[in-house]
Amino acid sequence: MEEAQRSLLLSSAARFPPPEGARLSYGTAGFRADASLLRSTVFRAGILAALRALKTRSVIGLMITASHNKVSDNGVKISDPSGEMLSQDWEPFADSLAAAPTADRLLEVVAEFAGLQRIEFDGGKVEVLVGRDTRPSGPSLLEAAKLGIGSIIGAVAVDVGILTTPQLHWMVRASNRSTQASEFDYLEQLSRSFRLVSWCLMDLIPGGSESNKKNDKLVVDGANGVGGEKLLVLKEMLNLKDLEIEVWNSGREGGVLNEGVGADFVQKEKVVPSGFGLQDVGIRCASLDGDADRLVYFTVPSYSNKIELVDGDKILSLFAVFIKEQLSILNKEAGASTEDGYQPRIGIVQTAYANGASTDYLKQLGLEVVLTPTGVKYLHHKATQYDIGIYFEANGHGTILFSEPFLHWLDAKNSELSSVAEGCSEQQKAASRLLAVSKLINPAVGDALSGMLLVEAILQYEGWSIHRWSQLYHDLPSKQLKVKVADRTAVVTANAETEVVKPPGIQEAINAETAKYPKGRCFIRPSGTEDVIRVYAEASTQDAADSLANSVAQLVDKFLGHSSS
Ligand code: G16
Repeated sequence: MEEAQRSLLLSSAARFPPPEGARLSYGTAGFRADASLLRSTVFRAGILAALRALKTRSVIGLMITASHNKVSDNGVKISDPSGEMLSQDWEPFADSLAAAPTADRLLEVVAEFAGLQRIEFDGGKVEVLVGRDTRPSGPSLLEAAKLGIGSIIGAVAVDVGILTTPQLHWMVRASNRSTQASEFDYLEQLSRSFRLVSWCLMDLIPGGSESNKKNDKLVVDGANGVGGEKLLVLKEMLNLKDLEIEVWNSGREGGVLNEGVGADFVQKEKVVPSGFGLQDVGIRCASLDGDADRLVYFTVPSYSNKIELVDGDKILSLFAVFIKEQLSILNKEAGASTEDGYQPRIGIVQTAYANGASTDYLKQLGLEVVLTPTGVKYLHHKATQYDIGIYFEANGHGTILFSEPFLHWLDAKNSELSSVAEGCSEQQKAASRLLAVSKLINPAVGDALSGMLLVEAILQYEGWSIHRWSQLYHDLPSKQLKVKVADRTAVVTANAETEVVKPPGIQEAINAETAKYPKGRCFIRPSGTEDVIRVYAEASTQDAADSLANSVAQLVDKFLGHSSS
């Protein structure tokens, strides 16, 4: 490392000492904490992003958001060149960088890591796209990120403004593929693909344009965050005639981000979000989270404030049913896949939070289901191992990944079928539908806006109401709790977080408690975005699930000690 680079790093790092007493780590989705603690960490994440850009010689993304967390929190995460999460082998470096107590130590950490990774500080120009959500702490953290990026010679911070997290991931991916990569291009791509999907799903089915299209309404809870605002812009561009979209809690009305609103609240509390009420009874409703990377659906009943939740597991099931249907049409006639030997492998990726009824349902459909630990970074990675990988967390974060070889095959099949058939064969329609879906869905990360458009198109195609969709299977009653403990890192889990290996004895105690409940299932894990232990319980009745969750929460307290804060 040249002297100019060393002294630039030293002088800028001296302005951002780490917060005393706080040890932050690159958790489930980057660094998260109370925003007042984050300036140093975000500055260092800027350095990290710039080094990643130098290493890959590609555009990298840096997003300032704490997504579903409360408004006073914030966070920062890095997007890799493909738009996926930061490569996991860089996470320990991120932790060391964040923890370096002095500017001198920070310089040593950078120099050691750069040596190991053979990163060349040759002044070559690289870009980091920097986005943020609507949190009030965003502008000051943005400045810290820019200074971090600017302290690596050659790295340039490009401020792309207030965005949803999936928009930033999409823009990074598009930039590295040398395609149009602005926010407008993202919105254009979504509206163009939605029109294509609607055309392929509606106009190509017999009588579809007449029988399935009807005036329909969707009411969306924007969590008082960035997603509601972007949806209002997208709605203008879509200019839909057959679907009316209304957005509540767009943030324009002045509500507080994620407070009594948003996908996390709706999914965990299962109650009507603020702003919704009797006027929404019987209407299909959806909820986004604070940075619009999660999506859940629900209906408002007339008799109570308890919603009927249609969560990420059901979105996954809807997508899986549709894709399976299209593949079987494609394979039925003329032996499309057997003739040329291509049998696409579908993988369903869930976490331990997936409702047991959903996993049973998907397996009964004959699908391969695998579990990973919580965190999109794990699910996404697993899903890339299939021709069609569909992943969703119950909390509504997920997408569909199509492999390049499968898409090439599908494209070729589509052209071949269109050249031989008179009119449009059933097979060709199925191929076109799958191709259209691959264009609409965000391949970089779970995206509430593109996911929502796909749900809407498939519901119309199937001719299903939200109630029909919800009836695919019946969720087992479940309950989630958070427990504050002295040190959440004392809990170590294995087997996709279904078992606790540390502290000793607690798993046996959880097993003994769970065995008391018919259809009981329970696990605990340390959150990677909040300073809590999460408890998930499932059982045959709601009372039993509540009681199991409460007893296990007490066990957590007993084994781990209560937090003093
Ligand atoms: C993030 C991750 C999700 C994860 C969630 C909760 O979501 O992207 O994969 O499910 O945190 O994680 P934990 O239970 O470890 O706190 P978001 O929407 O907050 O970015």
